[in-house]
Amino acid sequence: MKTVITYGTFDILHVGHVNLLRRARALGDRLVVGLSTDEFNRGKHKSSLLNYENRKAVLESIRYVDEVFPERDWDQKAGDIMRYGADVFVMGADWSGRFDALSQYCEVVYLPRTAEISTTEIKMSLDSSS
Ligand code: C2G
Repeated sequence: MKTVITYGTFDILHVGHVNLLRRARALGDRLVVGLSTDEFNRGKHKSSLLNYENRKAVLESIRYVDEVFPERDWDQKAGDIMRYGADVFVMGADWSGRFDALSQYCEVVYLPRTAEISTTEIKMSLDSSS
């Protein structure tokens, strides 16, 4: 059983997130996702429109996702990797290099981002149309 692990806010789920999740899942037999809590988002200076429970329910409905757990701080990844026995850690390329230290625990893979879409852009177009 090859386990893949990734993290994110996944607010207002869109094709960029789905492309990441699909490619991450394809690297193993199961995908577990650390979902940023609302509190952790505040620490990331990101406010999500949808709260944790809402984002979690949406993420759990995605066929590529096997389990969702809370991401509460920057330092929990090594413990999560060991707890889940993760073989591969995946993030979008906007994080390239930032998590290389995790290569002592598992393979670290950065995947190209999906161009032309982001939750920020969606929020901005919502604001401008209101
Ligand atoms: N993503 C992507 N293409 C996009 C938008 C997002 O590939 N157009 C990827 C990001 O690179 C990330 C994942 O989708 O790997 C989730 O993106 P966010 O919800 O924005 O997560 P982020 O704020 O980057 O949080 O500890 C790590 C952080 O929790 C990551």
